[in-house]
Amino acid sequence: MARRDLISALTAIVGSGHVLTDEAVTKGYRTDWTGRWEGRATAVVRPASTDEVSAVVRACAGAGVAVVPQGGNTGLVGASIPHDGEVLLSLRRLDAVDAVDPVEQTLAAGAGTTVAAAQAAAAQVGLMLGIDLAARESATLGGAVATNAGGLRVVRLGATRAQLLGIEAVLADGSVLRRWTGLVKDNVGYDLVGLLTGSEGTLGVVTRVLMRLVSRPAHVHVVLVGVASLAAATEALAGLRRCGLTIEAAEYFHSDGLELVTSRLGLRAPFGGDFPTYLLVETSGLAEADVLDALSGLGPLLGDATVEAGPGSRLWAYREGHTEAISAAAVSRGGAPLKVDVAVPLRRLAAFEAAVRDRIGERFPDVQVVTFGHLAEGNAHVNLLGLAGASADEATDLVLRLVIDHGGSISAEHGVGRAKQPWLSLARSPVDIAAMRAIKNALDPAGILSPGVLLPPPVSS
Ligand code: 2HG
Ligand code: ZN
Repeated sequence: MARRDLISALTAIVGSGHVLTDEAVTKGYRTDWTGRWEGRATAVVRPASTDEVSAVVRACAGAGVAVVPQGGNTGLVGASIPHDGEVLLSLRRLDAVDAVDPVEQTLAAGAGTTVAAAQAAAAQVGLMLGIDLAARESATLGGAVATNAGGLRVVRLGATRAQLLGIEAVLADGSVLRRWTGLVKDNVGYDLVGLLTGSEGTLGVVTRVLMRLVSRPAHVHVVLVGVASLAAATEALAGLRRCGLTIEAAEYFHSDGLELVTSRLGLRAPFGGDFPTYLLVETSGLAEADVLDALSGLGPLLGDATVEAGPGSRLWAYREGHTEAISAAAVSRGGAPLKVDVAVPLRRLAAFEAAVRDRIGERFPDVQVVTFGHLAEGNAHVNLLGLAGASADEATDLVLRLVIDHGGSISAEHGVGRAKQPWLSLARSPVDIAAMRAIKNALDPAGILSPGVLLPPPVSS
């Protein structure tokens, strides 16, 4: 089918207002949030229902044109950006919250529902969505599922896969897979919901989701602690856990990141003095006096501390402002930051970060290394500012090899996407990769869905 015929077929499915081909109009969809990834698309198509998604996928498969699904376009590994002529399938119009059930504790919604909208709908019945991300206003449930997003609540509730009870997804041949029992106990055969979660658009297009909801914690406090080092932050977190504090979130950042955030957002520094490292903990279940007791139990580990009754956003702003402040600082130095999301065992996190700073400093002396992340999971967001685009692969390779040396994972929560696809074999064995390839071939034999994401594109004969 010629490109013109495909465009006509797509227009017949979704209406002319929802097939975008003008380069200027599609740029925002074809470029990722950081500006690092930009590709060419045959068209951006904006279906409004599962049936329309199915018809779009069928039409593209018939024309031999690949499809890249996209939610809120907040991903950081280039997984939802077209590469060279795919149809970009935006799920944003599937944004209805269909049902919130306070008895079953579930929320049924379209894939394009933002995380913030789902959180608000859950709050209306006194419950909470188990997913929270700094990008909550734009990130969608479908995107969170497709990437098995982590975020701020993993320490107590687990990542997105643990929050998902049902899924509806369009497969590569246009058929609609629906696993929607809503049952926590459902052991009938292969876990297709779990398999599609984190498949990054390579096995199906998520169109609807059934999320588990959880009770809202009571007596929430947000605590910010200034400490002497990342190792001290790790010890302080262990100390607070030993005191029996329920940890809802445990995050860290350093003075260099804090400085970028305070100047970008015009915030005052949290303490009179500066500290090398900051630990932000959200706790629940205890009165403020007990939280203060636990903090004083940290003894000399504690440089300074401040407590905010939660849910509160004042102290969180120092942590959540990092991505935006880092991007702005990187752009003022000439380009998007290189982002490397990784995890290492908590005991080795400080040594890992020190090694990254040393090695990057030796090889790229002008590059600024800013790290922060989710402390409880040993999840570091390594950001390199001022790195020439041509050095991105070398720097990525250096960081990812250090991750492996420290017993870690090359992708903690952002996925593999295009950014880390060339390094897959560092983290997965040949048998693993062959099994993943077999699954991909079984569900998408023509390679229509997100080619080049996660797995290398098949070598054409
Ligand atoms: C976060 O934790 C996100 O805020 C973004 O995962 C991480 O900007 C980053 O590097
Ligand atoms: Zn993160």
